[in-house]
This record gives sequence, C-alpha cells and structure tokens, in this order.
Amino acid sequence: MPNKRLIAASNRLPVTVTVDEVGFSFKTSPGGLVTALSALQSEFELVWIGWPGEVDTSVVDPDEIRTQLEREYNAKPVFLSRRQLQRYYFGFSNKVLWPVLHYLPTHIDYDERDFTVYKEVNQVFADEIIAELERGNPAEDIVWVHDYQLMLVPGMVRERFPEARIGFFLHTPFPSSEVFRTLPYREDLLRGLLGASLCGFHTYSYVRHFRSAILHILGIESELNHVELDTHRLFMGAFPISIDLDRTEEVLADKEIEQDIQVVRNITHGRRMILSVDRLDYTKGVPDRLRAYKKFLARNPHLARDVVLVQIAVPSRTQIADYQQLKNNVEGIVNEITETYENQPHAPIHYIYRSLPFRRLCAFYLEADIALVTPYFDGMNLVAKEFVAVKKNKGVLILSEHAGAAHEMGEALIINPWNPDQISQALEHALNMPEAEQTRMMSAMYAKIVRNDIHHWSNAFLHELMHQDPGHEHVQGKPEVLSTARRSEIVQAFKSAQSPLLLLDYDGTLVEITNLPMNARPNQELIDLLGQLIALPRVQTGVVTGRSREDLRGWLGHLGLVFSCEHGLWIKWPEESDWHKMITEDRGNTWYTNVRDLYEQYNATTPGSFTEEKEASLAWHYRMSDPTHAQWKARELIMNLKTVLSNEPVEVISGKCVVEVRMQGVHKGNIVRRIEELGRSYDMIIAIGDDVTDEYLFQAVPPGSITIKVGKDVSHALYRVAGVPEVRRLLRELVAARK
Ligand code: GDG
Repeated sequence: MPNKRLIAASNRLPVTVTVDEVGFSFKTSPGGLVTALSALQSEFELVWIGWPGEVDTSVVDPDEIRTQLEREYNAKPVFLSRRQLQRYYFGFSNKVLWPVLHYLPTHIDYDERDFTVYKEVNQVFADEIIAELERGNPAEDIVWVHDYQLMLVPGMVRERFPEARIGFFLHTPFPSSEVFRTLPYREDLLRGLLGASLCGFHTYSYVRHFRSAILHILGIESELNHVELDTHRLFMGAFPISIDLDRTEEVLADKEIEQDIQVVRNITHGRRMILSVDRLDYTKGVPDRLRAYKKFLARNPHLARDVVLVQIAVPSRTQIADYQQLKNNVEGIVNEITETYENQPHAPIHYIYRSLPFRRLCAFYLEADIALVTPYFDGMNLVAKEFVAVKKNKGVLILSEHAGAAHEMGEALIINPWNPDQISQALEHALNMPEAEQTRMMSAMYAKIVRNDIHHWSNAFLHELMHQDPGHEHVQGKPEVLSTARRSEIVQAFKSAQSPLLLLDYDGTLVEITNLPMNARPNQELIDLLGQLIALPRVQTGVVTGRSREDLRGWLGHLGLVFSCEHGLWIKWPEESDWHKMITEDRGNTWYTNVRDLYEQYNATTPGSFTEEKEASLAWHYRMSDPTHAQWKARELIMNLKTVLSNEPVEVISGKCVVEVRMQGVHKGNIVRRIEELGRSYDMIIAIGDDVTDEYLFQAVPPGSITIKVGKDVSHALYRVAGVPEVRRLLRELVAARK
C-alpha cells in the first residue's frame, strides 16, 4: 500500500448517487481526470472529495451513503443543500465566474448573497481536505484542487497547514487582468489561489494573465514561474490538458462500433460531414458558427446537397436562463437553414440535442471529414484533440484561435470565431484540401497528442508539485521565520523582563497598508490592544513611524505611548510635555522646493501618484498608480533626484510604492540615540517593522534585541512574520504573559 496520499477535490465526485424507491445506487463517470489519477495508484492512495449529485437527505441516510462511498471508492461526499447548490454552483460559479473567466461579463447575473454561500461551500471542501490531512501526514500528502468552483480552497487549507503541498488547476481560461478585475471579490479569489504551492493553467497566456492580475489587483510582483509570498513560494505553469488515448483506442477496436458507424451513415447519406460537438454553452460560439455555415452555403449553393453539418449539442446548466435562451436561439438558426433548403432530399444540417455514448461519439469523429471547433473562448477544448486522436492522419480540423488547444495545434486551420467570413473560407479550404496536405497536418497534431496524453499531463503537474522548492528554507540575508517555539521563548523572556520596551512601526505592521495614508486609521481592536500594553506595569511601548506628529497625536495621542514621528525627527516620551526635535537645521529651502517641483512633474505624468509634504522630508506615493508604469517612473525619478541632490544634505530612499527624500540624520534609528540622551535603560527591546525605513531601527537597537521583519524581504532583522495579523497575535500573547 503506498504511504503517500493524493487528495483530489473537484466540484463533482466521479461517482454520482441516484436515489430511487429501493434505496440508492452509484454510477461512475469515467472522465479523463479520473482515469489519469486512478493510474497513479501504485504511487498514491487516491482520496476524492466532491459533490455526489443531488441527494434528498430526508429520504436516504447520508451517513450510509458516506460510509459506502468511502468503502467502495475512497470518496468523501460533500452534500449540498438546495440553497447551496443554487447560490454556490448555479449562482456564483456559473453566473459570475464562468462568464468572466471566458471574457463574457455581459452574461453575469450577480446576487451578492451568492458569494457568501460560495465561501461557505469552499470552506466545507477545505474542511474535508483538512480532516484528511489531519488523519494522514500533512507534510507528505499531496492536495490537488480543481477548477473555478473551488478557488478559495487553497488559501483556506494553507491557513491551517502552512507546510502543505497544494496544487490547483484551472480548467477554464484565465482572462486578461482587465476582465478579471470586473469580478466582485476578485481580491479574495486571487488570495485563495495564492494559497496553492502550484497553480496550473492550460497555456502560458493564462499564466501571464494571472501574473498581471496579482500585480494589478494585489500589487504582488512575480517572476516568470513563481511568486515569493510571505508564507511560501507559489509556482505557476502551463500544463495543457489532454485526452485519454488508450480509451479512444479501445473504443475504436470495439467491433460493435460498426453499428454506430451505420447509424452515422444513415444521417450523412454519403455526403461529406462537418462535425461540431459542444456542451450547449454560450462560450462555444454555436450561433455564430451556424450563421457562418449558412453564409458558406449561400456562397456555395452547389455544395448544399453534398455536405451536412452535424451539430451535437449536449444539454448543460439548463436551469440558467441564458442557457435556455441559447438553446432557443440555436434551434431557430437550425430551422432557418433547414427551411432554406427544404426542397433538398436531406437538410444540410443535422442537429442532435442530447448526450451520446462515447462509442457513438467516436463513430461521428471517424466518419467526419471536418471538425468545426469555434468557441469564443475555451480553456483547452478536448473535442478538437479527440477528433485528431480518432482520425489520426486524415480529415481537417478548423479551430478557434481562442481555444487553449490552438496553442498546441498550430497545424489546424486557425480561425477567429467572431469572423463568419473566415469560417466560411476555412470550410471552402478544408473541403478542397488534398489528402496529402490533410495527412501532413493531422499526423503532426496526432504525434503531439501521443506525446502528451492525459497521463503525461497529470504526471507533469504532480512531478512539479512534488519536486519544487516550497520556499520555507532559510535564505542568506533573509530573517528566519518566527517559529512557534521561538515565539514562545520570546514571550517567556518578555514575561520575566524587568523593563521591556516595544518599538512598533505603524503602517504595514500594526495596520494594513491602504491606498491613501489617511485611510489607515487604527480600529478599535488595535486601540484596545495598545491600551492593554500601556497598562502593563514596567512595560514601555512606542510607535516609530514616518508619519507626521498630527496623525499620531490625533489617532493614538490619548494612550500614553512613546512616539517617534517623521522618521525620528520628532520624538516624545509620554511624560514629556514637548516634542524633542532630533536635528536642529531646518528644511534648507532650496532642496525642498526643487524636490517638490520635480514631484509635481511626476504627479502630472503618473496618474494616481501624489506628494506628501512633511517637515523634514517629502514623499512621492504611487500605490494607486498602474504598477508597471509607476515602477518605471519611480526608477527614473530616483535617478533624477540623485543628480539634482548630489550636493545636498539629504538621502533618497525607496520604500513600498513610495520614494522619499529626507534630511540626513533623520531616520528611525534616532530613537536609540534619544534613549541614551534621556538616560533610560531597558533590559529587553523588541522592534517590529515592515519597510526599508525600519532597517535603521533594526540596526540601531543594542545587540540582543529582538528584531522582527513583517514580510518576506531581505532584512537586518533576526526573524520574520507574515503580516499584520501575526504581529497583533504576538502582541496579544505578550499582554497575556504579563497579566
Ligand atoms: C472544460 C473546459 C477544457 C461531449 N459530448 C459528449 C461527450 N463529450 C465530451 C467530449 C470531451 C468533453 O465532453 C468536452 O470537453 P471540452 O474540453 O470540449 O469542454 P468542457 O466540457 O467545456 O470542459 C475546457 C476541459 O474542461 C478540460 O480541462 O478543455 O476548455 O471548458 O471529452 O468527448 N461525451 C460523451 N457524449 C457526448 O455526447 N460521452
């Protein structure tokens, strides 16, 4: 028995439960994914988590179903109530995510309650995975989450098990970030995906779009194939899915396929067949395809008796109004074509609205001369690959350039599905294509499918997931992750310290960074927490910030904190009545005015950027600007500043989405000088900060101090934590220790 487990989660279980008068029964649906993962059973024990179909749990005992599914299939059912199904599946997944992921936001039908239930159901899936990891080995087991219905799950599992190896594969396209950002809750969805260790897409374009979305929506920069996150490293890659070639071969070798072929021939009546097979979905481009075919017939009336377009439309999501409308629309066009050619013995179109057995489908592929695959947008499109797999070296594939499959199958006749003339011309071209040319194109594509079938796909994904470096290691120059053990040692030391001092940065450490500095007000939870720290006997707490005195006085002035404002220009102990200025020169007007003028030029050419004027410094903020453009402008600005200011007593510092010029000698380390001036002594100092400006503090505190960097960057600090919530958690533990 393999000791590693592969925990796969997808919306649907590969087993469906049917309830009837005598009880319940199971029906397996052998999709490509199931075959691929089942083939790995010598390496892994496979556990599958998913929805088993609609089950009326008031009629049958769900526990009995659960036990049996577990025993017979190692499957864990996630039962969904009517409400959950409507809001999570039909609602947010299929009326919001599906259209946006396919560049068709006009099909969005959004009800804000749907996202709440989407989140709730994602949590149920995540809890099932977490329970499995708790029973197994979270550091060894592999989790593989599938598709857009479960985008929040990787983040939810990561929260519980930071060390878990979590794969996520998106079967749909990942659209341009401009389209993705139309989604409500796009930040939550992206953060959910960022919880994965490996995010797989069908093509590199989708990877590129994903990188652009995390940059433009979350401000997170990435490398070509990975992102360094505060908690772990996420890899991204293109893994084009493929088909189960063995299954196709088996079906073709089945003698009974002859009967299916006969059924197909009774439809074609010796004519040349153009075949289209789709789930009846508005992304598949069926109406425009049929209109293009109508145009083709009108341009080639002599062919109307010699060709037939067989359109197989598999019923899908029939409860959704847009799908019902699509069906009516498609049937209307089919009727128009049929009526136009009603004088012919056989209509040039044959429409089938149902799902067929796979062997019958293969008979259609075998008999078809041309496959016409014209989705507006499609993650991959397996129909195109199945056609090639069955035909091998004959026939013509006409393929939409917006299907993921077009990235691999460049030999096909590639068309733009929005251009009916081009479709019509491609049909003319295909019908006239010499056999030698067909063979050249088809065998090249067939060879690719043989090289990359469904097993190759799953192996490639899992290999990458298992062998990549999760980024938990200690990197030179990077602080050590603050482990649970080390944290409790610090808390213990704090508990017994005589006179400890906490020096805390504000933005990015005590509060999350916001687009506008004035919006980062402390919430009640923070005010209470700081109040509790202040109330601890013999403990002193300070806020060390680049902000102005006014901000801090207004927000936290009543608490009794030590303040260091404007990067150590102004410092005040609670018992002092006045602020102490750490340098005596004033602005030196020329540099200040020059910098202000230069910033003005950048404000004018960098939309979203603005200047913040402080007493001893000037900051240029670009958090709200287009990140790619603004980073370039920031680099240019720094070069200009260095030239303009070469003889001035100032420093140019580049922080998180901010460029700052400030007087030399003004930095956060000044607080240590002030402690000495005041003759104060502390036997334990804990300094926490997130930005480059906090490095001055980390370097200035005496040896033996505890320095903590918030975030993943290189730092002089000893330890690092992921974000504001972890800082607040540590502070709460410090309070509890001395109470
Ligand atoms: C999603 C993405 C991505 C179709 N009709 C019948 C039938 N089928 C089978 C085909 C094929 C599958 O359904 C359709 O797969 P597609 O890839 O074309 O499309 P979606 O269902 O939209 O799939 C897509 C895919 O996920 C995988 O990642 O390629 O882009 O949208 O295998 O054979 N099967 C049977 N009878 C039918 O009538 N038995």
